[in-house]
Amino acid sequence: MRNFIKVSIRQFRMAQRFWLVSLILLCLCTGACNQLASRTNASDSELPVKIKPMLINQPGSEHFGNAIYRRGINGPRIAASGNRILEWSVQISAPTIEVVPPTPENYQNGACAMDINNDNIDEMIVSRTAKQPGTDLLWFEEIRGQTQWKEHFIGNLRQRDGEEGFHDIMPFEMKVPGKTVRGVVIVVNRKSLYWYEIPEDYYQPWNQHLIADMSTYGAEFAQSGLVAGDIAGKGRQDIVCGNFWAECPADPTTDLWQLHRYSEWDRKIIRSVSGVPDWVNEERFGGMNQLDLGDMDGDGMVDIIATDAEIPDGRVGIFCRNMVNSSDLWKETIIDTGIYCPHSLVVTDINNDSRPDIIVGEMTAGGWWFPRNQDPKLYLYLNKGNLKFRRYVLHKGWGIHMMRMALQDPDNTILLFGADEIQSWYKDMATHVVGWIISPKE
Ligand SMILES: [Ca+2]
Ligand SMILES: [Ca+2]
Ligand SMILES: [Ca+2]
Repeated sequence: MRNFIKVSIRQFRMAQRFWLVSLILLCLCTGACNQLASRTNASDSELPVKIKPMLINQPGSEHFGNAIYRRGINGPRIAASGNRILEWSVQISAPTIEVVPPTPENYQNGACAMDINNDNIDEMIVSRTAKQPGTDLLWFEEIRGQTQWKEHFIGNLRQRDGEEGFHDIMPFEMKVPGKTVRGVVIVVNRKSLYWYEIPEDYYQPWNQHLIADMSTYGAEFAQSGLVAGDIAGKGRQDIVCGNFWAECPADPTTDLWQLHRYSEWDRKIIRSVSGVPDWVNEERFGGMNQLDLGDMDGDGMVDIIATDAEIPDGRVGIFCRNMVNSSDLWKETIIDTGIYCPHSLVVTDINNDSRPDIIVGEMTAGGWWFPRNQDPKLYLYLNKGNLKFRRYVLHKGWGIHMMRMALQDPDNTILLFGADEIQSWYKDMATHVVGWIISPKE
């Protein structure tokens, strides 16, 4: 009996030690991960905002690179380009209107909306594989009383190296002494940045300006993602692309831009994925980002928010500028990891507490043969201050690519929208165009 008690006490002490060691390990692990957002799979009633999902349309197996929101002649519209351009009104089960018929040449990833001729109707700017070598930049004009849009030529660019085509396109506007210059910025071959200036006669080809060839500044690997904002604090439209930012000169029609590196994500070797071709595992994906801007730590300086757009083990990170030595890399804070191809990123103050929040969307299938995502999610990272975030799952089941945000009249609710990207090798997938209307809780 005494021996039995001794054994029992020994077992009890061993169990005690085991739990003590486990507890210490758990604390250490929690400490190491304390920058990651705290997580919750909240039910609708627990979400900090109201969200109304909208399945706008399911166009079938067509590939769409990018959906844009535009003020059309008959109201707000969402348009997307594949080998033709389709358009929908912003509603559940919207009918499809073919505004540009199919061409043998495909439209590429980048597209944006912009009011080129100042009539409060937005035109669509998009790139397309050219009949001649290179890629064409085009704009399409909606004509009153006609279903089909009119095509106009902006310019043609031939790629020297890197991935073909234009990955991102966005509007650009800046005041210079005596005038306002307007146009679009484009990312070419995921290596170069150009901007095209709208001439007085916007029906003529636009004026081409090189911003920077990033490969001459150490961009050995692909760079993508594009956002504009006043990074340098000089009241100008600086440009962020991949792991670099370009400082806008006083007159971007004549002066040179300065390029700066802020991140080294592009130099990191990504964990290899089984079941994909060797060339996919050899590719460097870290410079292919989605990007947005916001003062995330509340110090009055603009910070850069980035996601790993193209890989199944994607990061969400915040980069804050080093003010002691402004030429150094920016201070990096990773707030989440393990997100599947987060090719969608929007930064906005979703709950009206004056702190910008982060919304990230996953894809259903990455464009590089990665295993598919059975349960794509839309995440909210609610800003709790001091670079701490709480993660919520806003919605499940709809993968998206290049999500964008628009403000809806008359109550200024947020509309998030996007199309899933379907590559030609995914034969059994159907594209969907979706939206979410988000408003603060009363
Ligand atoms: Ca217009
Ligand atoms: Ca800041
Ligand atoms: Ca907020």
